[in-house]
Amino acid sequence: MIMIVVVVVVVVVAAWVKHLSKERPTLAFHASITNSFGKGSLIQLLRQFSQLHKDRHQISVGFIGYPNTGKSSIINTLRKKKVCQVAPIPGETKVWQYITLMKNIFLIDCPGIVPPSTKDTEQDILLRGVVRVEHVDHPEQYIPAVLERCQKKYLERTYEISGWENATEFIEKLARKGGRLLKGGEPDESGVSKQILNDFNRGKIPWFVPPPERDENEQGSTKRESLKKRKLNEDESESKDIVQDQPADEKSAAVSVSEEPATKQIKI
Ligand SMILES: Nc1nc2c(ncn2[C@@H]2O[C@H](COP(=O)(O)OP(=O)(O)OP(=O)(O)O)[C@@H](O)[C@H]2O)c(=O)[nH]1
Ligand SMILES: [Mg+2]
Repeated sequence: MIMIVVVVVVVVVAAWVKHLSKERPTLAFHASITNSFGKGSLIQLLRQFSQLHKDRHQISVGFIGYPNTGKSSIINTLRKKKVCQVAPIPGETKVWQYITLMKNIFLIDCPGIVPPSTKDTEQDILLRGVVRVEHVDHPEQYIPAVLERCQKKYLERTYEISGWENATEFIEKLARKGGRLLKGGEPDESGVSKQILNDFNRGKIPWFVPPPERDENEQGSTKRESLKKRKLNEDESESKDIVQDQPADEKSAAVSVSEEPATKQIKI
């Protein structure tokens, strides 16, 4: 069973890397001080970049991305120790911090940014984990979207409940199971919904988003792609413990390599 889980994670991650590589150089990375993935490739890339710019005194690498997407965690992984504060809460990093990786490479831990977008709805932003759930009004309005994204069997396994027909029943069953009732025995819909949203954003409920299908003008897309997609779905339905790791969803942290020397340095 563990093999199937690993295969599904690898297939989905590989598909995302392929998709994103069309626009930008992309690496898969798992942040962890003791059990990382992709660290060697990223360090090699940074070394190559600094070799290319030998004339420069130093290079500074900025980490740009939505809040809560693992920017600070990448730096801790590269440094193999906790040099930046991390938390499953958006907005943990509040000021720029310069960290020495090697004598001529500096890393800049930056606060997250939410770029203005006319397309993104409040729901899109919330389900990317980039806003604090406690600040959300009527959190129960977003639970139908969570139920759409997650397979029922994973919800049943995570919460040990079953038999709901809609979001309201789901919230109510969860409230009764956990004894989260208001005066008069009414379920605490708001409190339970906030818990579900936090669980969703922190990877407690397994789910993932596959990359968009290939562009139509690319060759050989139709048959091979639909076979691959079907395989993904089959693997997914067979898997019992899929994606305990943070899902590959729409949110992303990018590494931006700047040639400008850093003006301020905090050596750790
Ligand atoms: N499973 C998993 N969790 C990760 C990974 N990278 C980061 N996290 C978790 O994601 C959460 C946010 O990580 P941070 O490094 O604080 O994210 P950030 O982008 O610096 O967040 P802000 O400072 O708020 O902008 C933490 O709970 C991390 O443990 C990863 O590769 N895998
Ligand atoms: Mg941070």
